Amino acid sequence: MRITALAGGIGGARFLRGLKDAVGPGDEITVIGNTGDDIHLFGLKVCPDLDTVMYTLGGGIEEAQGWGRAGETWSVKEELAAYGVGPDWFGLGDRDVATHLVRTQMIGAGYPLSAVTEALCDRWQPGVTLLPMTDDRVETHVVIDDPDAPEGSGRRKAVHFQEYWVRLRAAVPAHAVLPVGAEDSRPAPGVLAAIAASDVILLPPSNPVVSIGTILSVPGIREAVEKADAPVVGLSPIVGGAPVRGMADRMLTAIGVETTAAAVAEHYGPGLLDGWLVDTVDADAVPRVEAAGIRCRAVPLMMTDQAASAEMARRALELAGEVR
Ligand code: GDP
Ligand code: FO1
Ligand code: CA
Repeated sequence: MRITALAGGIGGARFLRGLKDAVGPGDEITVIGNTGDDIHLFGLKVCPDLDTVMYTLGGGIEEAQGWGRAGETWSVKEELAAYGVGPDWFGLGDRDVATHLVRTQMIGAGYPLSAVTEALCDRWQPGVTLLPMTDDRVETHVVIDDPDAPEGSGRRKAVHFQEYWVRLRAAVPAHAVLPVGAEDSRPAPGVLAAIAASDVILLPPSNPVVSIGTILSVPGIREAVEKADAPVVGLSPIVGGAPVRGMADRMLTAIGVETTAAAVAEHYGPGLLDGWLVDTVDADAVPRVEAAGIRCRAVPLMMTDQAASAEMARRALELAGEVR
């Protein structure tokens, strides 16, 4: 079976680790990773979501935190602080920095991000084919009230997604989420072919706006998923009316979608989704999702450990079998 999944960082990576346990040795998993979170810092190209997937599946992740390297040290960060060179709100660990150095060097030598990602995965052996959504530069920006504007001016400004998420902790309202550069971007090599050749397409419980939404904003990807023969099944990142982790509610509000499992399914829509899994606490959402033309089941969706993630993946594949 050929499975293609669209994935952000932590939610996507933990689900994929379970998916690997749930499938057999003959099954192939292709992951299309979000690169809208990418940021250039200190001359380095950092790809948080690709790295989170690569480290998680390759056994190098800092498990409790969910991003960055296990056994990390912070000498580079301390030295930068001693120089007074920022930004100081985004922490690049010493081990992690090596990944960004290799990536940046290869990009400087002319390799596209997809080739660089393949080279990095030679080391990590994630057990999936990890493709960036695009080789082109796409950066998600978030529109907020300009804190430096005169009171009542209504002036707004766009900040990089990482500044909104990490520095501001999504504590100020977001008015819009913009995947800057997306409209001129093209799917990376292999992306459209993987979607077209899939037997099943999965949307893990990743952020529907800044992870899955950004991947779908690359021209051609949404269309390819919609017209693929394979059933498309998603898992809700919203449980009991709130994100399980992170501030996805802020992003949903910015695009006018309520923070419920049913509303996220309706947002993706029956044109994209054939099946949707909600958590058992959201069982009352099932009729509403089905009324929207999407087959829906309520199953446990908390990735408390790898066995729980694997069971979620089995349920997703089961639902894909039903809607095929
Ligand atoms: P990020 O890029 O690191 O933010 O990760 P993703 O976009 O892949 O996933 C983020 C989403 O994962 C958040 O909206 C969380 O609600 C969701 N998430 C995290 N852990 C769980 C879990 O155990 N169960 C479910 N259903 N969703 C989860
Ligand atoms: N998240 C933080 O909250 N603070 C950080 O300093 C931080 C650094 C960082 C470095 C590399 C990396 O791959 C990820 C990092 N993250 C950090 C996580 C990440 O930027 C965000 O959680 C996701 O992009 C949100 O989707
Ligand atoms: Ca992310």
